[in-house]
Amino acid sequence: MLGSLVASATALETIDERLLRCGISRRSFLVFCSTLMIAAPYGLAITDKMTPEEVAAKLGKVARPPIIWLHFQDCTGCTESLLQTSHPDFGDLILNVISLEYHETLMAGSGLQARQALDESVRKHTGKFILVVEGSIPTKDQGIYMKLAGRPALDVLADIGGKAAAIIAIGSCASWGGIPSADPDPTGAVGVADLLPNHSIINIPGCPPNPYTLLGVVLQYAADGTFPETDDQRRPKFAFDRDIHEHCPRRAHFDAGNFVKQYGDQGHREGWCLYEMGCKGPDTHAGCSTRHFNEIPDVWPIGIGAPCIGCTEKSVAFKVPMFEVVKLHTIAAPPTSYAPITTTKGTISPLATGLLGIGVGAAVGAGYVASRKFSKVEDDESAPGSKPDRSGSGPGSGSEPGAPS
Ligand code: FSX
Ligand code: SF4
Ligand code: F3S
Repeated sequence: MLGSLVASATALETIDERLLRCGISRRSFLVFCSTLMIAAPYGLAITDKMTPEEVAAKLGKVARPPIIWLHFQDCTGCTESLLQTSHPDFGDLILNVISLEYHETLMAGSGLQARQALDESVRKHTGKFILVVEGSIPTKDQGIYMKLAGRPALDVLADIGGKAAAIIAIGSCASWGGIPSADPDPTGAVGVADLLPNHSIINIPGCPPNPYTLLGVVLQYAADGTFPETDDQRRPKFAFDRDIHEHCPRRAHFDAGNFVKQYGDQGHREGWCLYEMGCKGPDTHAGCSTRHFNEIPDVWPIGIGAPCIGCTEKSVAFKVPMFEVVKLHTIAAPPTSYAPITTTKGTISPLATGLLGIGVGAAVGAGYVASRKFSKVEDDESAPGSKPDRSGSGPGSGSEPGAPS
């Protein structure tokens, strides 16, 4: 079913049309696109090797994707983390960029009114909408442990999932069961792909997940009718291809053997490595160490002094005890991957200092040449008639606020 949303673009309002209708300035939209590029700097087809103007031009032509969001067994933390984003602003996102048709936490209606809204959205957008699922699905005892309007969640997912163009499982619960599936798993909780294995499904695990990953996935799907490349657990590679340990700000302490032994000890107060406190960073693929939550520096587990529990890994979080130390099988031994931060003092031979001098001289020379080239470009650009035309022909070039071409 991939591509059906793009094919139906003519029937839906484009992002540019929406911005124009609501009087949103082109500048605001460019800021939004720049934020998206910072959140997903590589690996996402819509931002790869493009300028913010080009991203805006491409996204402006995209039909606002209709989204139906269902909650099953969850804590609503996935929605909460999305609500707390301010860059981009969540209001902008749901009012102007996507078309959020149904979301139980955010909608005003309830009871029969909500049920009718859901039925109407599914009917209107059958085969075109993206279904976002938050929370796991109980399967034990014919799924009686969770019902929506009298129907087991199992049936609701089979019915509405079957009418969606694609499904995004948001959070670890929807991806593979998460907290509700932890031993003794009283409800037989599973993820979406366990029940609909042949559907077009992408998993965005995390407890909660990073909201920027969802945004990137939705916009690429809306623009190209494709999901970003995924790994063997259906996770988008652009957000899950590296482990926490690779980019952890405490990594130098790991390499130097400085470990926290107890919460509140001297090492903990000084920000040492949490490996011996059970940190699962070496076994956990996620971008938290570089993309913190809620646009606040250091707001992520290790940033606030808690070990990573491996919440994006099916076989780690809620499966491996919290204080158990993981085996270091995913990384090279410290001396071959990173230079140690402490070393024994030695003497430097006159030959070595001579070579060092040549190296520094070459680096300074290269820097000088580069700066000259940069000035030259600036000079050239300032010459009358020589400035490259970056206005483009797409909607991103509109001089009026929000004007599509
Ligand atoms: Fe699960 Fe979402 Fe964890 Fe909570 O609702 S992924 S329990 S943070 O947030 O589903
Ligand atoms: Fe960071 Fe954990 Fe790795 Fe230590 S073990 S460097 S705290 S990810
Ligand atoms: Fe989860 Fe570890 Fe990041 S617990 S939020 S993957 S630091």
